[in-house]
Amino acid sequence: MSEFKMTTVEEMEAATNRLLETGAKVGADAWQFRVKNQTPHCKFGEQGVCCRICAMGPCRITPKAPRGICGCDAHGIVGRNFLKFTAGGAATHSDHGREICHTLYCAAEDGNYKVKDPEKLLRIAKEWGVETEGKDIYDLAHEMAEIGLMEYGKPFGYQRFLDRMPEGQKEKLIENEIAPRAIDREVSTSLHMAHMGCSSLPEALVKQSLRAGMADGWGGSMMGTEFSDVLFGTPKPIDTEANLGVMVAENVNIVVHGHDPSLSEMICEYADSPEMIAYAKEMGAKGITVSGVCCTSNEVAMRRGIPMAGNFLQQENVVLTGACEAIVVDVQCIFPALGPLSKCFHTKFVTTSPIAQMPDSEFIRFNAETAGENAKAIVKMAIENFKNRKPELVHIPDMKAKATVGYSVEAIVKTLDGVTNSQVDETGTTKPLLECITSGVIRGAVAMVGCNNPKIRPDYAHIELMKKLIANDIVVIASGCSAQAAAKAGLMDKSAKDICGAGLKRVCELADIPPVLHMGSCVDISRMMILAAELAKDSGLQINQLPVVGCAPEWMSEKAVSIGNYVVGTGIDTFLGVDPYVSGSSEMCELLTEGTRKWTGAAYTVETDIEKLTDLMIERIEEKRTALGI
Ligand code: CUV
Ligand code: SF4
Repeated sequence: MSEFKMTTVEEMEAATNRLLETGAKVGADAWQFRVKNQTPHCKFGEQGVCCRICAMGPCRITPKAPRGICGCDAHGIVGRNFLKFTAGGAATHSDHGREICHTLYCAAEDGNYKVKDPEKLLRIAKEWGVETEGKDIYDLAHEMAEIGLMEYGKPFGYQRFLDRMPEGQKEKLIENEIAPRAIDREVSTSLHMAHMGCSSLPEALVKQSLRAGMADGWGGSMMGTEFSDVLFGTPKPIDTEANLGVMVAENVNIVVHGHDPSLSEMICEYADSPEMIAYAKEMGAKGITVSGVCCTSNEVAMRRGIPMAGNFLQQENVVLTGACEAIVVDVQCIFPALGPLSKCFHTKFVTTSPIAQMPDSEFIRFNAETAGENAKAIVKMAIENFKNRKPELVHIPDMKAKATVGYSVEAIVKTLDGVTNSQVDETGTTKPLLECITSGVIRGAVAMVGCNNPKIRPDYAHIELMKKLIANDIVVIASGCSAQAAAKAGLMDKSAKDICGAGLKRVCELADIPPVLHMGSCVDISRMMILAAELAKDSGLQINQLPVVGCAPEWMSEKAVSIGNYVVGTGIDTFLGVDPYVSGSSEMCELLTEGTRKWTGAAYTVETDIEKLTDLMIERIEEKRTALGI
């Protein structure tokens, strides 16, 4: 009989409340209180009708003042804001990808960074038409890194990875001027278009938003993912655990937070070294536990099985345990609140990137060339901080769930190969998965992605949605903080098959997979795009014909909007649970929820009622099936 028991949101909230009690003892602030101070939010900002891109303003649109001083209307203002929001996200993801290219460029046989997956490097080199014959793998790595870096600024042509698209989609994007050129160019063009006195035509602004998003998803993010695999290994299924209970009271706890695996990989490496473990023991600890928050956590969980302490809105909780010796961050999604908060405890808040510098942190600049030394210094600092703990403040919630993670496209293809009765495909295609979908054993797939946002009860939307989807035989692929929500709840435990519909349950049993597959970090949403493209190619369909949709129910960052734009640009309908500040323009709403369809084959649905959002997704999947006659 079923032994499976989920961790509920109520239980997680109780754990958080207990931690906030610790916080109260030391006068700590927390997002729960700051939200109250910021509520209600500014209405103009919420609707996207505030413009401050020139110094004649700021202008805000009201029924009495329908135009800004320059004469721009609500549609133009909302459109420009949406484009700038997207450009911020595309720049951020892509710059992360660029860092990875630089790390690849520094890879050396005897260096800090090595090529862990040479086959993958060779595969991409062939794809890019780079000669590999007789070349030293590191020479090839450097050559590929350089070509990758050129993708950011090349004067002509489109992103190389667009050739991975099934026939039809790329052409459609080129025709509509949505196919991304150089990555930096798309970001710059976006800012140019959104400058005072440039575009105020919603169509043009939405098209450029899609193009900037595509430069992220099929450019910067995809290179980030692919070259991370080359450097650190392509993820394979691996067991791990999730939630704050992964921290160990007797150990030195180092928490990695941010996005770039170049840092977290190195920290894991050193924390695991006999020298450091011995040092920790000398300092009175039993050992060293590295755990993670946000996407860098996903990166090291997928490749090393490093446990996930939590997702975005749990980052303060990590410090509130009183048992965190160091929270080590690189870039993105890091609360500046960690500075003052860590001062209430013994925790060292270590920033490492010139991109993300914050008050009340210790800055240890992390470089590819000196990564080993930097990581060692950080691990040592954490160990030496163990003695400064205040025992009366230590409380780690006894709460964690088992999870199997590491489902790269390569791993999914391999794992599902044995599922159907058809012959095992030698070349490794998505055909077995397609067969499951065509036969209706699995009705479709939902890509669950994105953050937490206090506007939504944290993790509740992610978890409720996923529960309902898998009960309806819809397989879920997840990334980012959505994946961590699933893992904490137990939905990445293989025994979660017990709460699936009969079809999906059978597939989970046969393939020995959980019903929610962890595909990685946010840049790894590019993996989902590759999977969709492969499914389309192997089935001879267009991507937008597949019974597949994307969903970000609790998103918050600019990156998430960039992602939304490339998911829609790829031809996948995207469902949002939070409005992207566009409600102030009927034209923008129409374009995003319907108008983009004629350019890319897909559009957005925004629905803040989670119950309805789920039903809409299931409906859309069934519509796609009906249209295919399956
Ligand atoms: Ni990059 S972007 S909160 S960590 S998913 Fe998590 Fe994911 Fe959003 Fe940030
Ligand atoms: Fe106002 Fe126009 Fe300047 Fe925006 S660009 S602040 S709407 S005058």
